Amino acid sequence: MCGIVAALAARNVQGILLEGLKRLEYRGYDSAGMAVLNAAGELARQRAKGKVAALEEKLEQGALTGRIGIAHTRWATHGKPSEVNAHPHLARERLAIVHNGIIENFEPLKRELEADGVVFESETDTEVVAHLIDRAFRHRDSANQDGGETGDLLAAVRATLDRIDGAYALAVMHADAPREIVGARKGSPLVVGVGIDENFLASDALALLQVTDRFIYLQEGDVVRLSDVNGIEIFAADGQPAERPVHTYEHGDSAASRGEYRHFMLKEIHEQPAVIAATLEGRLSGSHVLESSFGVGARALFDQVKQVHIVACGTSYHAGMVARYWLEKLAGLPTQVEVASEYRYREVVVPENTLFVTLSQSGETADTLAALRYAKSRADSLDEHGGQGYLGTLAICNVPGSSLTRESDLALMTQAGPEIGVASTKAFTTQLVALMLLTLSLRKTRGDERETALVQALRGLPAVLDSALAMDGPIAQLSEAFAEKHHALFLGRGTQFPIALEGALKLKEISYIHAEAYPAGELKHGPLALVDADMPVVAVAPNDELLEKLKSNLQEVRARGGELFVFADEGVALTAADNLRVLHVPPVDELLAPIVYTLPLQLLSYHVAVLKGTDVDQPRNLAKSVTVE
Ligand code: HGA
Repeated sequence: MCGIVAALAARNVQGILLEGLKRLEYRGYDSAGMAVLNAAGELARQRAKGKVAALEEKLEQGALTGRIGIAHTRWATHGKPSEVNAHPHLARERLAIVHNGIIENFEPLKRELEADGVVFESETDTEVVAHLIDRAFRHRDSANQDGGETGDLLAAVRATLDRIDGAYALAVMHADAPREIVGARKGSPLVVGVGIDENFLASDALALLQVTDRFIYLQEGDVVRLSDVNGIEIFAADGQPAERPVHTYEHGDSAASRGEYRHFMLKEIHEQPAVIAATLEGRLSGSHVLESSFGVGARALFDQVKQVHIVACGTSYHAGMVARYWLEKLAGLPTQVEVASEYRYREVVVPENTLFVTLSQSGETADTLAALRYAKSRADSLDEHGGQGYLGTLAICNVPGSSLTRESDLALMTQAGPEIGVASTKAFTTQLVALMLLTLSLRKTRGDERETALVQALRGLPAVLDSALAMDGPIAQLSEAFAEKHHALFLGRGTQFPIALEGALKLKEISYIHAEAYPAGELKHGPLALVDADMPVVAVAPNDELLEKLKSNLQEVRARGGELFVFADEGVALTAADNLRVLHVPPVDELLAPIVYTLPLQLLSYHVAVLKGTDVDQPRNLAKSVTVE
């Protein structure tokens, strides 16, 4: 995903910018670039397709020297990955801009600028913003000539922001405003790094930890000016000066460090509120999902979708199973979910207007990738059963630029950040959030009360997850009941059945306890025979429409002497008893409950594994990104 670094200092900034770009590499990108204002008052730029190392090589040939500069890693949305489309983009060689996000109305603005004589170098939406700001800067400049005032970059940026729709974080510098950088954010993150006699901007604090540990997290609609004269000035969306707190970064200087946590898995479980907020960032506008989140052409494609096929492996497959309930209930779309290793060897019949969706943390999962290629090949083979081939393909993935995203028509990136623990945690819950965004975007009725309520609930989700994490202590105690056991059973109904499956998978993966999950209604069709005092039974029981039925299933377990552990909404009337322990999970919109209920089950597996002394982060026989079949 795109990354921004900008620096205004009293020393040469090339090294700071380059190191910042390297620190953003984990997010994935396809090209990189940098521009600085040199001592002659000219903008000098280097860009390269591919890795930051390729840019570094160019900088070795032709160093950029200056005390003010901006840099970028690009993950293309508008225009192919290429040097000419890489940021920074320039206007008249006087203004330079880096931008994360999508300008939704760039086409009419581009036509307007072309009519005005502007010749565009790149295919990007970003270049439009460069020329708009430059034009506003010059007009202001000439209007003020008599008053002797020079161009006002801040005012020019503000005037331009009023004209653009979409999501952005940007940093701009102008050769005629030589000691200023202006930044702005709406829908994409931007932080100010506070230094000593030098200040910075970045899309992620991690990019600046080598120069500062003090950050201002800009708020939605904020515009910031860094300058020698006034330091850091922030203006809120209404244009008024705003005070924003300075935070000290407490987690140490490494994305790949466990920080205060004993294991990466625990750290990643605790990161979920933040990474879910990041996954929502830039994708919600008011009370609806921004269609541009899925890339150019998504709306036209989504409007034709009549059914959905989801293909994935392991934990991602469970996310797909939850999405089936959502897509059927909210969007009325028949949905099939299948593990990739089965799908790829099946004679798949594809009904007309089917959207093919793949889910993978790494985007390199071999079976999922093969399934995507197979799905695409089916487009050419209209079979004797009337299969039509897929309408389009969408990848939901955590690594931009990965094979899955490159080979799909559309991609929606989760923002889980690097996931080091082999057992997936935050990648799963961010996939669920992405799938809810997809479900809302596929509904034929948009902007109704249900969408408004769900968007509201999504915005509140990070706070609910924070409360769910507060269950850590009681769950650690509960885990003692599992440590000596050899088997466990997980039960759920509806959207919680896949969560029961995921809970069982986590326990298997890291504690090596054999665990099975069943839809609770299936209990008496077989697995009830296994239930005795040695078989702990975990049930996920939010307060939804299937609750009464689940309660009856739980009675069936208790009647056979089984030991029950129930994760339930506070409103669920279940009283703890001898063989029944109840843990309350914070309430949330029932459709989002699967996301919230995942956290206590992750914590349960984690604590059981710690008690058993297994290798939590690298369980035996398992690997992170499964790139072999
Ligand atoms: N739309 C811009 C920036 C893309 C971006 O933010 N990707 O994560 C471009 O295509 O260059």
